[in-house]
Amino acid sequence: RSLLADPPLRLEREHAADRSPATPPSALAVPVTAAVVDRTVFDAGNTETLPGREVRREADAPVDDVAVNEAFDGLGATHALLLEAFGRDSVDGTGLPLLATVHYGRDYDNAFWDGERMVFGDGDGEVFGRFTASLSVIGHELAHGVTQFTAGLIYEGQSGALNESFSDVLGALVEQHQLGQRADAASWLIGEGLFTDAVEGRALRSMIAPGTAYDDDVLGRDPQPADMAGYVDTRDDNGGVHLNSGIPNRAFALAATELGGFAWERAGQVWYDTVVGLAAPLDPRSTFEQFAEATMGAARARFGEESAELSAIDRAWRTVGVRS
Ligand code: ASN
Ligand code: ZN
Repeated sequence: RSLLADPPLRLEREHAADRSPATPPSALAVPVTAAVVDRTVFDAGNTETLPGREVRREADAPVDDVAVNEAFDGLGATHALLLEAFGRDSVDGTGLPLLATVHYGRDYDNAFWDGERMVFGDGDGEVFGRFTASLSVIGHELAHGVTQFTAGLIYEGQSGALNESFSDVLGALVEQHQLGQRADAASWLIGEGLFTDAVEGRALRSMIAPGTAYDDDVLGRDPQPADMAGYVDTRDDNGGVHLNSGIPNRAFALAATELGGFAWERAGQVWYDTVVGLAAPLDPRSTFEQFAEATMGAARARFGEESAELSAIDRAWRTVGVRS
């Protein structure tokens, strides 16, 4: 699949509007359909059977289950970011219905994208509460779908850490977009509100200061590195994908806060363009260095050679030791 065959919806709309009514229909005339969100939430009933029982469809009013409503609203907020900030119609770019399953497993301490849907555990109640409580986590899981349909970054080593990092980027952006929050006012935390009060910690990860999200007797200290000097060589976790993602996460947060304004408009747009391959296809096995190069190519294409965006992004990659 060609990445360039996946243009932002905004462009399709402009083309459609530009076309005079006299223009005869052709193979190039893309039918413009209204981008409407289509969400369905299922309940796994504390089993590991997917998808579970359908409990809320798009037209339904809120139900008497906070996890269901949070998942539903989080799908909506993620859809809104993709459409309003990037002109993307859902996860696949062509209106894919969004599916989520809540109450997965028993005391299940995670959330994941299974290739077709988002799945949320309730947490064990001791360290973690329910995983739908964090909008950045919902955005994170759906972003795995976006990556799957676009760059297809291989979930291992550096490309895996980039896959993880892009999910954190979109997760943070969904939250900031929902709150109408500017980059310099954002927490840059992923998974705020997931820990119980028993845990000494703010969130799962900090994008602006990786390694500082928690420091707890049971969990230990947040192990994320903040730069290449701390790069973790391990075979666990697909080569430390949830650890080394701290490095590109910080590069993004540094660039976004230096640029100011709404993060999705400048740094976020560049990262999005990079992953969807707008200017040039991204290698699914990209290293950090290759990805950094690609973000600079995307910044150049969108904002220009002399742009503040290009220089902020270059500086950020240097600060984290990816470029020298
Ligand atoms: N929550 C984790 C993630 O989305 C689950 C996993 O895939 N390891 O990265
Ligand atoms: Zn992830």
